[in-house]
Amino acid sequence: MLQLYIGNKNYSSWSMRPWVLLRQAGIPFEEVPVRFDSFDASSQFKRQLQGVSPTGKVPVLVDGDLTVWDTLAIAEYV
Ligand SMILES: N[C@@H](CCC(=O)N[C@@H](CS)C(=O)NCC(=O)O)C(=O)O
Repeated sequence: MLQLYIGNKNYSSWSMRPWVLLRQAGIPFEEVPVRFDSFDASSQFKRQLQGVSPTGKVPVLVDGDLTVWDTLAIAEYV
């Protein structure tokens, strides 16, 4: 199953966009919330994304071995 790592939908419109797209298209996915504490290298936010995305940003789509970490790229991929 696709996994979509996203931040708070109120504060991260970047996160909201692929979430809406997947829902609207009826594509099943698991939503993985990443809490915004801070963007410092030692933050929980960055630690949760470590090993998931090289950019350390949300949204991130994980499809098995493939990781897509940019909103427009996610849109094109799905
Ligand atoms: N170009 C990226 C931008 C994503 C982005 O900037 N996300 C913000 C949250 S809305 C983020 O994760 N920022 C963390 C940081 O700047 O370290 C995309 O389109 O997905």
